[in-house]
Formats: sequence, structure tokens, C-alpha cells
Amino acid sequence: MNTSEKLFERAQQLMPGGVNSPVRAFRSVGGTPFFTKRANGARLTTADDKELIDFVCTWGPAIHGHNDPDVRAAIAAALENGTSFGTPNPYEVEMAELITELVPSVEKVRMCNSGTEATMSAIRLARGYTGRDKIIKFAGCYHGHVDSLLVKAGSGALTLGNPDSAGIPASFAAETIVLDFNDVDALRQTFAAQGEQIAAIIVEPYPANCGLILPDPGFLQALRSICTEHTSVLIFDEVMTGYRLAAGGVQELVGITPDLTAMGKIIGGGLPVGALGGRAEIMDHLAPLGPVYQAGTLSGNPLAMAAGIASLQKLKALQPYERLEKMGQIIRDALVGAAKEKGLPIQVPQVGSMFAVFFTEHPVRNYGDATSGETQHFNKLFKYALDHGVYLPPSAYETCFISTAHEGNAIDQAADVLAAGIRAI
Ligand code: KE4
Repeated sequence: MNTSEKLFERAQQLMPGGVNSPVRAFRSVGGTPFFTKRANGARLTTADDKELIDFVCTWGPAIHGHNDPDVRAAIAAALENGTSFGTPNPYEVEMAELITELVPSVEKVRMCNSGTEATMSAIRLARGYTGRDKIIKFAGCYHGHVDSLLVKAGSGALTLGNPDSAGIPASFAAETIVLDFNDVDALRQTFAAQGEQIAAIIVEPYPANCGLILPDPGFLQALRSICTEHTSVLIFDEVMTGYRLAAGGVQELVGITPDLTAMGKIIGGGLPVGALGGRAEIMDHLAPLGPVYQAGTLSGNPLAMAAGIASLQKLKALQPYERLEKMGQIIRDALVGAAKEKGLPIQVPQVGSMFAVFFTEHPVRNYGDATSGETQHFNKLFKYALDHGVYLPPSAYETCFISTAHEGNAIDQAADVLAAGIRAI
């Protein structure tokens, strides 16, 4: 057994499935997960000293690549003064100023420690603000492991084949209405029937937890209009897309203003973080000002704030979005080109530094389309890539991420490997 296998054997005795987050367990792609001992730039080094070009980027945060020197220096400087104070600290103010500058719809922000906390708080806030109970989400969207949102969820839940987790009381699930993404008619019918009970719609504006799905023209606008019409709260879950597809996220790209935005990942620079932000009139319903309770021992933690500030400042300075788009296109063209040569049906939705691979004839518009693809082909591509030094997310229902550190030989090398992987299917 190699080092990763030995570690995994020990881990399985101590942690359910040997992991601290299910998607890492390789359950759907098979094989033993490798353990990472170091990461730099676009590459991971495994416990067995194998180098891998990384398209997971720790599920989003590493937009500047791993172990970025500026982020590392910021953490080191903050560390000099201690790790956590439990009181307000200057970093929180700087972070809030950066977030409200980069995302204009965010007038006020509350930091927390994960994307799950951000969406959980957003749901509670929307219910407290409106006095209503029902929430609309879309099948295949994943908003973290929040009880009321683990209904037809994506990401690891879908990967393991249980999009509806055990342990959610039917009474909780009953308050969540699940619709198909891109289905405006179903949306209108639901609001016509239950509009006055609907506290909020929560949506990944570009769903990236059942592969990557892009909205039909007008769909996001329809969400905005219908929420305005019924005074329901429109929540954009930009935990993954925020600051990645544009400094202001998808809402900047599509010019649509949500009432609340859930954020995470990049704003922590790789340390635990989440944030909820939006209209001050709604946000001021949060304790200690308002009646909706929300709290966290390590919320606004100085180390995570310092890392996130450095990451955001670097994005502001570099504005790397065209470079990331170019690299996304290199990968997409390599995959589509190889599949065309082979006559293999493939869809490679790609926006900026995010892309996914579906082996299916038709464009993927919703959960049903995404789950009707040929996942065995994905698993073969995953394995070929891993054997040839490229690490894709270990699930057909995730989205791949590119960092600025991929620029140059990493992206070209990976494009060649992925094209060869398609040819080998
Ligand atoms: P966390 O609680 O994992 O920080 O964030 C939850 C979350 C919320 N919203 C969106 C759109 C998300 O994508 C996520 C988490 N993303 C997954 C990857 N698809 C995390 C990976 C994992 O669960 O290990």
C-alpha cells in the first residue's frame, strides 16, 4: 500500500467514510482518494509525491492558485497578533468595505464561517423579514447542508445518489418547494397558487453543483420580477460564483440585483469563511439590531479576514477575468474537439474559470438533463486524467475550477491530457 492508501485505511477507522466531506471520498468515481501534503500554484503534491494539476482549487477559494505568496504573507502578519479575539477587529471593517464595494447590491454584510452558514442565515432572515415560511429552490442546486435546503440537492448529495438527505423531518421539507431550473411556467404557477406564503427564492444564478448549467435568457430576470411582484426575497447563492466570474459575481455579469447574496470560498482565501449580505433594510433585521438571531464564535476571524482581504485586493488589482476566460476556452475547445473527432456526444458548458463535462447529446438545462448523461464516461475521463497528472473533481456533478496560476504550461499540459482522455474513452 502507498502512503495515501495507508492514511485512508487509518482515516476510515476514525472518520465516517474516512473523510470530513463526502465528495472527497471518491465514492462515485471509485478508487482510493489521494491525500495531499502540499499545494502550490496550479499543483497539488500527494502524500506519495505525485504532482497533479488541480481543477478543484479546494472547491473554489484558490482563484490565485494554491499557497499564494500574498495571501500567505497576509495570514502570517495577522498571526503575529494572535488567532482570534472574540471582539470586533479592524479586519472585519476592511472586509466589509471591500465586499460592499465589489458587490453593490450588498449594502450591509454579516461574516460567518461557511457557505452553509451563509445560506442558512439567508433563509432564516428572509423568513423573519417576510413572516412567511415557504422557500423555493431548484432541483440540483446545492446550498450547503442546511436542513431545509437538502431537498433535491446537488454536489455531494447528488453524487452519492441521495439528493434528499435522511434526518430531515417531513415538516421541514414541506416548507421547501423544489422547481426545475429554467422552468418559468412552473415558477409562475407556484406563485399564483402560494405567492403570499413564499418567503424567498434561493438560487445559484449559474447552478454549478450538478455540473454547470446556464440560465435561459430571461430566466434570472423572471426570478427578479416575480419576487418583486410578490415581495418575496430573491437570494443569489454566489458562494462559488462570487468574485470568480466577475469581481461582482454573476449579478454583475447579468445586471440583476438580488435582495440578499450568500458568499464564501474566495473571500476567505482558503480559510473557513462565509458571508451574507444585501439590502440594509433586510439585513438590519439581524440581531443585535433586529429579531432574527444569527451568530458565530469565529465569525470575522482575523486570520480568515486577512487572507480574504489579500485575495480580494489581488483580484481588484489584477482583474484576471479575461485571462481566466481564455484558459476556460482552451480546455473547452480541447474537450469538444477530441469528442467531435471521436463522434462522442459531449457538452462542455464553460464560463470564465468554471467548466463542466456532460456526456450527452443535448445542452443541459436542468437537473433531469444533467442526470441523464453518461456518468461512466466521466468516470473514465476522471481516471485517465488522474493517471496522467490532472485532477478533476471526483464527481460528474461538480464543476471544474481554473486559477490564474494555471496560465502557461499547466493549462496547455492539462488540455492535452484531457483531449487524450476523451480519445481513450
Ligand atoms: P460550505 O458550507 O461547503 O462552505 O458551502 C456550501 C455551499 C453553498 N453554496 C454553494 C453554491 C456551494 O457550492 C457550496 C459548497 N460547494 C461544494 C462544492 N460543490 C463544497 C464541497 C464539499 O462539500 O466538500
